[in-house]
Amino acid sequence: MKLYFVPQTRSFRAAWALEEVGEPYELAEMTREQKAQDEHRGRHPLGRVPVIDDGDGPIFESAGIVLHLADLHPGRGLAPAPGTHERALLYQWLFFAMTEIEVPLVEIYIQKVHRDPPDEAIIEAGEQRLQPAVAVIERELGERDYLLESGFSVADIVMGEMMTFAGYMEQTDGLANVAAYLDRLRARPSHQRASALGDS
Ligand SMILES: N[C@@H](CCC(=O)N[C@@H](CS)C(=O)NCC(=O)O)C(=O)O
Repeated sequence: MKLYFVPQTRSFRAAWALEEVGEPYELAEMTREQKAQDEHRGRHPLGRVPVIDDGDGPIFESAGIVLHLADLHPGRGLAPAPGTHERALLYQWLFFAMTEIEVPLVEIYIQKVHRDPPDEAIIEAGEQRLQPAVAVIERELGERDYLLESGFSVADIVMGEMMTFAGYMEQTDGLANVAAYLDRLRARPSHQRASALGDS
């Protein structure tokens, strides 16, 4: 297993999942410039990270990668069995994170960090879409420690990273359940090992 990794990017999701799996893997750390080059475009047509190579070829999209890693190692308990209701809830939260949360969050991030001056109307529209979705997570985490009743899963890797990002964008202020969730996730040895690779 090989991970193409750039620090401070969505690569962290794949690194964290690999650390949860606990099997040896090869880390191919790249610069932002290297990922735009033709060699990496052979692995990801848009020149992005993360990409893993499982021995049969490259795979991109962070949520797909963490699911695949979970399925390759069912004994690690990172995803409920396919076809079960709990597995459907895993899909639900992964897609919720990638669509209802990440999409408006990235719009807000682009305006706040990369536009001068930021377009306040875009930020407001993004917040109007994001805030109810973040409130759903705050409410769910009032019921249990992780997104699934069965415990920690790869959905928490993606959602945890999303909540961290939302925190940087000041979108989780005052949300005690989200704060406690992030403390629980960051206390995991796998999170700490992945962080030592050069990330958050
Ligand atoms: N939906 C993709 C997004 C991947 C993505 O945008 N990665 C960023 C780093 S966080 C990247 O490589 N960007 C390079 C670029 O846009 O040129 C995923 O979740 O894997």
